[in-house]
Amino acid sequence: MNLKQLAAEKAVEYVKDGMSIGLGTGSTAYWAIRKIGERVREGLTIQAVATSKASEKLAQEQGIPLIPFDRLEGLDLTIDGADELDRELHLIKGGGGALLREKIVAFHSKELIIIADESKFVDKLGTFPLPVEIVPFAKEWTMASLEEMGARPMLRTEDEHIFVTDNGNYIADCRFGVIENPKELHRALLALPGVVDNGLFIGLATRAVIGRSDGTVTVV
Ligand code: ABF
Repeated sequence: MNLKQLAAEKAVEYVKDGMSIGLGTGSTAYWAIRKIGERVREGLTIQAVATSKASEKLAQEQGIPLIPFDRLEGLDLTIDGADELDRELHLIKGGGGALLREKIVAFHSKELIIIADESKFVDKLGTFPLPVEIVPFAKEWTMASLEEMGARPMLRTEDEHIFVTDNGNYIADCRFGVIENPKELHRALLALPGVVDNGLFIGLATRAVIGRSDGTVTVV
């Protein structure tokens, strides 16, 4: 079993009958969705929403009951990956391009469990370029504003085309370097017209399950 699968399957132990669950996105969340699907087939009764079209498709393939947002006021638990996490459970997310839906779902969840292999744990955020979701309109001006903030932004591409998120927006991968004050940077980015949201998740994660290379799992 790989470290991502180890962490993911440990986190799924927190899923109980009758819960409403947020399904994350990425290669670690993949294992959580697989495990939840296995438990649903064994009789677990839950309802779920997905944080990306990719996770929605995987959930459908796994037989996990997905329900529309107008049938729920919020979620009991979301299980999702991250690109970086620090000791205070501040996160960088969005490497998979799903940060906006992930943040909306995380915000409306009573508990957000982050699952990761130990390589994601950092002292300070920022080695991983911070994904920032921007609208296509006047993207050059938004990119220039990010440049002025010291972001050294790169517009994300995929197969030589501009990457488009599930929401029809673009991602600017921003290389701020070590982020000394994630809360402040998060606020400054949100104030920039043209920026939809960014991959800094501050005060949203309630727990992290980390797969260690010695085969153990740490819950923080
Ligand atoms: C997702 O998990 C994204 O926010 C993040 O980029 C990704 C982490 O990737 P992986 O689990 O594939 O390492 O939630």
